[in-house]
Amino acid sequence: MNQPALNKIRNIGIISHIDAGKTTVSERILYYSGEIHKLGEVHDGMATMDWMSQEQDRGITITATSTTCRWQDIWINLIDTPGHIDFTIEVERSLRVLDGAIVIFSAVDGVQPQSESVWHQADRYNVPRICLINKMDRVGADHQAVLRQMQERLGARPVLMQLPVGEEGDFRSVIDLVDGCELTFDEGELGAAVACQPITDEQMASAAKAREAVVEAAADWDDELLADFLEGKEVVAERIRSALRKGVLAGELFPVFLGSALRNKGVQPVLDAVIDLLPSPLDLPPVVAHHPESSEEFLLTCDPDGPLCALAFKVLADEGRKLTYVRIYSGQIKSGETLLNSSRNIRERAARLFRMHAHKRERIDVAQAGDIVAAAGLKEALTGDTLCAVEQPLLLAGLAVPEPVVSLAVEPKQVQDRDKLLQSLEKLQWEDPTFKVREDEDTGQTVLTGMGELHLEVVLRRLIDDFGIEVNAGQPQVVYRESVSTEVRHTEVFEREIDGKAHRAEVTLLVSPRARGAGIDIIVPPPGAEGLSAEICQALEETLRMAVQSGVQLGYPMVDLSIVVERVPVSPGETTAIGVRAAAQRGLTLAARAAKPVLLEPVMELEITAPNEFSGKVLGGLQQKRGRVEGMESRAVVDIVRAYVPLAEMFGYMTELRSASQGRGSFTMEFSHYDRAPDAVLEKFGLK
Ligand SMILES: Nc1nc2c(ncn2[C@@H]2O[C@H](COP(=O)(O)OP(=O)(O)OP(=O)(O)O)[C@@H](O)[C@H]2O)c(=O)[nH]1
Ligand SMILES: [Mg+2]
Repeated sequence: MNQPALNKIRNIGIISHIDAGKTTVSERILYYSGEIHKLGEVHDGMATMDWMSQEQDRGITITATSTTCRWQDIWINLIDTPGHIDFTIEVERSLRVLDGAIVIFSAVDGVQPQSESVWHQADRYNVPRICLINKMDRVGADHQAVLRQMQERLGARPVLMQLPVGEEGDFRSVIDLVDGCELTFDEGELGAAVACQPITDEQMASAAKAREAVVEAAADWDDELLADFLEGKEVVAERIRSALRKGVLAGELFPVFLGSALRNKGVQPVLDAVIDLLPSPLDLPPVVAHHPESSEEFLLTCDPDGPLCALAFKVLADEGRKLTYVRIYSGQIKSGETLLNSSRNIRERAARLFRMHAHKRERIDVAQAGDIVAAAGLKEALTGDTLCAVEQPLLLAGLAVPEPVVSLAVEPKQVQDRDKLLQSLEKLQWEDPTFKVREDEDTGQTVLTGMGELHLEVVLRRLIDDFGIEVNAGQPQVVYRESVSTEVRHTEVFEREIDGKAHRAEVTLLVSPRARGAGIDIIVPPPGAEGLSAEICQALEETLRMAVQSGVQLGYPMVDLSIVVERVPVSPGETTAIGVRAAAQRGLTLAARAAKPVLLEPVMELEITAPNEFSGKVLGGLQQKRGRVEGMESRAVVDIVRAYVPLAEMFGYMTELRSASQGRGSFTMEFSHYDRAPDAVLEKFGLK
């Protein structure tokens, strides 16, 4: 296969809370589409998309895996993403480049906090979605509850497309409300054979009522259909689907399907819906790109003959070499071609191009707009970089990278591994923008920073598995943030002779606090203002951006403050960029020190599920951890507690919860916000 027609492509991701069944569904998709010939299960460590040895051992997905398969006459580029919040960048980068998504919910656990997070990530990139309520075979499965939660917690308008036949362990098949038939999945063939059976009179009554709701939703997107519906005329299936499609593409409707992937039921109708209801690259609005220098705006349609514009969204260090996944928005890439990496303003060669099938590759010569492929040979490109034609520079928006909150100091067990360690860590950083490495100037230690304990554990295992390096690691630590609590204006003068040349500069800064979560705002006068050269303005901006990376109390990154450069009087011949840099840097330090600096700690949002009899212990434990319980919900035999707890208190919580609940409790946690660290924490650091 080389170049599918654009309307025959779907670029689709599977997203959800951890363990909802994304990889199990992906495995069925690959099997039913003939891409693989044997079904592998996650719990046996055999799923195709979980190819990394750690994924197989841990039974979870860690890295988003991209594959291509064919359903009917459509090519589907499919990305299976991880659900664990520590790997949220994988969801972010996938949603950045995907055209549509399948959101999976567990019929038992419903809309969980991480389901909300991925839902909002998809909102941010306007990704149309269809949904699958999976695990319909499990005790306690309640798809109606999930539909209600979708409305209440996600503010979404779900459209139930099917009714279940049989409950929990007896869940057998589904009634397709649009076609009005029962879809059965032949168990002898691992569900591969789907049959469409007429429905019984008994099923008819409930199906007719439920179908009405589907038609009603469709009617909002097709006036003629609405008229027929109001007149009580029969509305044909094709018409319903094409109206629903409009609602889905507009991000207003979310058709919901039912299934049990593990029991091989309900996957093919979702694949049909990917084709019928989710967009092809041609259905998307034009992509906005800018000229890197003039900022002139270009609207790019998905045209293979247009100017090349592609986004690198994932980099794999594959046996030491980079493999770069790209989404092409316009134009085409030929293998061997030299491209412009406009994010770094350098030229790079896409030596070879591949279509990816999980971890296997198929070499191709050309890749064109609308497609997702991988390129070997790009030496510098990192996640979020734009690739374009050398003669036509274009720049796309990158992607939002969350800030890592946990750090860990490491040193190699063998001293001679030191250089190799640093090189290997660099390769791991290529892959993962949420993983950072720095040298601690005071201790000389190598400090790894990541999204959570699991994230860093995975990195340490990869050092052994992929690079053969064993390290000694310290205890995980919280990455705090620093800010200011009052406004301060400060004028700093720098005057010194360096290498026989006099440098002088005066910089007046106004530093003020911003609301929590508002980030950093640095305002530098535009070049030309009061005689400021572009060089000096750039020096100011760069210096201040660097300086906020390291706060004035403990050296943690500063957040939520604004820095306005109010005055930089220029005396020709005296005011130099070096002088301005020095004055701005010292000026910021002194201003921030005077502006009553504060230490902020990350607070996590927690959802704990434990059998009712252990709730008392769970709540008691939270109280000792400075936790704030937000709510508690009882479902059958378990209680679900939602709470906010500072991350500093959460290390090792898994073990604690297990022992408080005889191994039966579980929890998920994700970053919520930063809060002022209490006195006890300040005392620990000698700040009080
Ligand atoms: N009973 C039941 N179990 C299921 C079903 N689908 C998946 N599972 C099981 O649920 C567990 C998690 O499935 P995965 O497919 O790994 O879930 P995931 O969403 O890919 O998980 P992450 O990638 O870690 O976020 C596995 O043990 C599956 O066998 C289902 O329909 N019914
Ligand atoms: Mg998975």
